[in-house]
Amino acid sequence: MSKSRSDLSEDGRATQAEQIQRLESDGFLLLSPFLNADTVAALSAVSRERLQAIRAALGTKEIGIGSAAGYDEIVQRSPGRWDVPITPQQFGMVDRDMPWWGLVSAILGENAEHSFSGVVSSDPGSPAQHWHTDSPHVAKEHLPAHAINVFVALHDVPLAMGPTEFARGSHVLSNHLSNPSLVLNELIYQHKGTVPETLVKNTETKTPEACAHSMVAGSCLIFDDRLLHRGLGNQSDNTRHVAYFAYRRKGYTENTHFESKRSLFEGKMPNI
Ligand SMILES: O=C(O)CCC(=O)C(=O)O
Repeated sequence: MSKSRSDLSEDGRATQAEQIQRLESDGFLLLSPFLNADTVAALSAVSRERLQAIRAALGTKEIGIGSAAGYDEIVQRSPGRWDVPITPQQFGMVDRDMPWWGLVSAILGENAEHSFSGVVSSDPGSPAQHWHTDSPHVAKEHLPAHAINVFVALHDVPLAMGPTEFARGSHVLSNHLSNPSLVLNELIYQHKGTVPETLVKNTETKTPEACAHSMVAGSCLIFDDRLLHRGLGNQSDNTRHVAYFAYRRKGYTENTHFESKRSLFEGKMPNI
């Protein structure tokens, strides 16, 4: 596919200041490729092993869509799209040593905290998600990001395999505190009526452009938590695996991401 403005760093031209500027204006940044093959292989091996063990433990137990209907160990984010939390320790890494830490800490502060990490795997044939944001704005005025996500492609992800799609610049438009026509629960929980047009309804502002990029293994998508995004459908014959690492500004404690109140293991800690 053709290159877009967000691919600026591919040839190493972008400085950190330019990357931050891009994140502030577009809400996302594609760094491609970013992780070396050994690191990708290590993240991929842990992700696949953990997913397999947790899916086996889930078996035929009932599970709905969304974190409140899931388990501590697995959430079905949308039909056939599985989120399995994995800590940096379980991944075998120190996240402050990861190559994105400089950028993340420049935005969120040196005392930024790891909030979540894991793998999101979409089964062949799984549909596109509804557009959503990952957390709400915290003030009426537009503040710097309070949380940043890093998605890592664990293998090549062509468009047919359903990479993440973003509405460029929508983090500036998704503020339910300054725009009373926005319904918070319809932004942060997937709702079929929420589309990029929703954010600019009855205004003169242009609809934010939908952007999806194929990714090579080891590419990282870094984005503001308030950006409207969705995982696209997987039309391929293989499962799509993307590892994620999420960070928050110190003191930001809101959590709409993992709301489950039950474990697959009911207090018995499995050896996985
Ligand atoms: O699977 C993806 O690409 C995105 C997943 C996502 O945004 C979510 O489940 O909240």
